[in-house]
Amino acid sequence: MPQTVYVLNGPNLNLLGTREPEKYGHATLADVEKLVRTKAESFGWTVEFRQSNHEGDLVEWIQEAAAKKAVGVVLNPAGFTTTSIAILDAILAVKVPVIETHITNIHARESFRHDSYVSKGARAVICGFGVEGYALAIAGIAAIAGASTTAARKT
Ligand code: CA2
Repeated sequence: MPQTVYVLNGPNLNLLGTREPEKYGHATLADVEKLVRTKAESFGWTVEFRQSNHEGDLVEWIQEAAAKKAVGVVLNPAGFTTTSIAILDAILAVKVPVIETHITNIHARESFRHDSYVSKGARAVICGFGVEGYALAIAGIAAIAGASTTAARKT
């Protein structure tokens, strides 16, 4: 059975590539999905890729990832980053490694974006690499899991 990585996207990320390209770039969320599927496949993993504008969905999906024994969760909590104790509590309640991922460098932006509740429970944090950060997060989960790439397994 292939392992699964969950990639969870918070509010307004459905707009990616259609607004504010100077901040978030031109890639759409569908492009991000393709990017992470390609990266995950290199480790032999399948992907659950989701986006929601509702905090409770993200809480339930983190719980689901743990219940289904996912190899890891890539989470861009977007606007819930600095407000959601509920998402932090969900992360703290599970053993699955959660990699908090932001497209932009939140520390180089407005001060209200700096203090992440999610970071207090995340296994690691990636920000400022654009959408490539999602692929880096998948590679980070592979490093945590000790996975080798499909290519490496063939050699
Ligand atoms: O840099 C990131 O990935 C953020 O998580 C994006 C959030 C922002 O609140 C965080 O501080 C940093 C905003 C997501 C909204 O996404 C949009 C994408 C395109 C156009 C408009 C919004």
